[in-house]
Amino acid sequence: MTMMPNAAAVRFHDQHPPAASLSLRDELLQGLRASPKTSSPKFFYDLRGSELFDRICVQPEYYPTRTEEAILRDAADDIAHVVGKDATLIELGSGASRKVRLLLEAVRPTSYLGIDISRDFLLDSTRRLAADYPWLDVHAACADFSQCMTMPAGMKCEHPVAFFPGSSIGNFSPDEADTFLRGLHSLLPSGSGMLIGVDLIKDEAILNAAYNDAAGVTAAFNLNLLERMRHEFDGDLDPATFSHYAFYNDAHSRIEMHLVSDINQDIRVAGEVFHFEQGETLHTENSYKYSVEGFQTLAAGAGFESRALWTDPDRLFSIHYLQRTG
Ligand code: AVJ
Repeated sequence: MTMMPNAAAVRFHDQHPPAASLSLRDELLQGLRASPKTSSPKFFYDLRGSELFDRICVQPEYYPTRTEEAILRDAADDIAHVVGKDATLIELGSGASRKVRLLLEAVRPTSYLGIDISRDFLLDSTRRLAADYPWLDVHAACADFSQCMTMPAGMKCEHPVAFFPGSSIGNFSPDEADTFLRGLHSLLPSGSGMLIGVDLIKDEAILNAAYNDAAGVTAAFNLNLLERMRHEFDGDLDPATFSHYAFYNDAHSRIEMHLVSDINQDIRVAGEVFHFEQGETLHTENSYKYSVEGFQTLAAGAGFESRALWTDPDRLFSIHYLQRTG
């Protein structure tokens, strides 16, 4: 894989790491020191983690990606109609920039900004997008959008439309999602749009299967965090002494992912020792699920009014078009 950005095709804005926030290392250590131990899901997304996530998306049990893509495909013309002309699509956590392709021909935005924390993955994806859509002005910003959201300098943006697919909002708790949406509200001009994918509450068996695929890709994705600790954060630990654990927590309407220590042990990360009892977990992810009404209420509280809604026939997944009010 080539890592060199093609400066002619993609304008790259490196906003990483944001100066005001904790460094990634400090944030990781802070979570390991906490009780219970936690780690932000953003740590999954090194190059290998982003690749594994892409493979999760095509597992038969993982319904969100294919369901959302089917909705986008079916609703592309309707979406184009509510979004309107001359949009700048701003994708938060753009990953492979695959879903936006389903909209580009119908919506015909003037520009696209992909924001992602995984730098090489971002550059590679946006380069391919720019090559495939020569009429589109493509920008890439390497940033942690959960910490820092500023428009890159010199990018003109008449009708901003945030594109936040994949139910990534589910990684925030409802309180954090409210704070995040309020942050976007203050950043975006009145009338701006937001096209957001939100995974819906459903039969627990479907949810549990989606995060415990038979091929073990989600397990590998979760366990890759330990590899990343070893390689990037000077970790001394044996990933084989941990297991993947994911389940639906009904009381909180969320999938929880954990790494369970199979043994009593001390691990070392960035020079610091952390003790795990046998069975103790590192809580690596929450993935909140919403009802349509529950999400609309949350968005309205943060100043985003519902303008349109699309779901699949089985009501597994929802896509909302919201407009910034006030
Ligand atoms: C990218 C946060 C939407 O919660 O389903 C997939 C991440 N984790 N399998 C999700 C994920 C395990 C995904 N999001």
